[in-house]
Amino acid sequence: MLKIAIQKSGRLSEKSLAILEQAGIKISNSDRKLVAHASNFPIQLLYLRDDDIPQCVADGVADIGFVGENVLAETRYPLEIVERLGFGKCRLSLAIPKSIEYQDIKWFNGKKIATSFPCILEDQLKSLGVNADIHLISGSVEISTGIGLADAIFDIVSSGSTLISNGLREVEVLMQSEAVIVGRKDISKEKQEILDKLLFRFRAVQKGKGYKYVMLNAPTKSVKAISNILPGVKSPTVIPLAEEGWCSIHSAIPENIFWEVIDQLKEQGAQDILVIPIEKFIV
Ligand code: PRT
Ligand code: ZN
Repeated sequence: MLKIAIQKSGRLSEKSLAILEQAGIKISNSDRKLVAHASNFPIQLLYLRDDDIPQCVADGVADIGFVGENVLAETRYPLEIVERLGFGKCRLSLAIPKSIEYQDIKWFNGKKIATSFPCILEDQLKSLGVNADIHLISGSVEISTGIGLADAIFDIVSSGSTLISNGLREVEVLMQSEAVIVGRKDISKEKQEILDKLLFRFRAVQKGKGYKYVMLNAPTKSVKAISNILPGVKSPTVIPLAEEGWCSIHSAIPENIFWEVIDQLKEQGAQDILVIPIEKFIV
């Protein structure tokens, strides 16, 4: 049995449960009591506050945890990042009142900075050679400068609209973060085998998200040119159509170059292009 700690309720909860579901895992009690089991996979879920997840994994209460990289860095537990999950992306930035003129990081020397992430800020300022006064505040960091509590703030930024609506300007990004799976080095062979199976499924789901399945019709004379354009996995599938001189071509296209490839395919005479999402991609 592999014990997995996930956030009980917050920004990472739904997506953490969603990747388990996409990996075919059925959680028997989804009303989020403290503990839940999967009916078809040897895992147990522990629903916790995100701040408690690194410690639970470090202490062995859970074997792995799904948590923001920022929370891992802040709690300073010596855990390993087992997998990056690609959601919960954000940055941790220094921001100052927008009316203040700013040249560079030296501005922060001797200034008071409010934050809920004092350890990350301390480490970052140290490596930048800045000596500032760090003021720990547990919530609503963005109002600190407005009420005279601090000269600047260090906080999570996603769209940046919270900063703007509080009259602040993001001047330095000190860390990038996303949700990750954290674990210990010393888990048993039996648990490692379950974890490997789980990661195999997650990776198939993640890889599928990065591709689109494409089916198109093209003149037989264009098959070679089109096959050269389609990155495919090995090579595209080519099936003759009932109509003489035409073929159907099937392939998987990486999402990041999708539209460029489609433009090139059209130039080579591709028609009736169908695009289908890929649920899982196992190579
Ligand atoms: O209750 P619990 O302790 O479990 O949760 P929490 O309230 O501490 O954390 P939660 O659920 O808010 O966030 C969980 C994790 O999501 C964080 O640790 C980050 O890793 C990640 N994440 C991603 C974010 C954001 N994006 C985010 N935008 N966490 C917080 N924010 C907040 C930020 O604090 C600020 O107030 O959103 C505001 C900024 O957003 P923008 O879009 O206006 O810039
Ligand atoms: Zn928290």
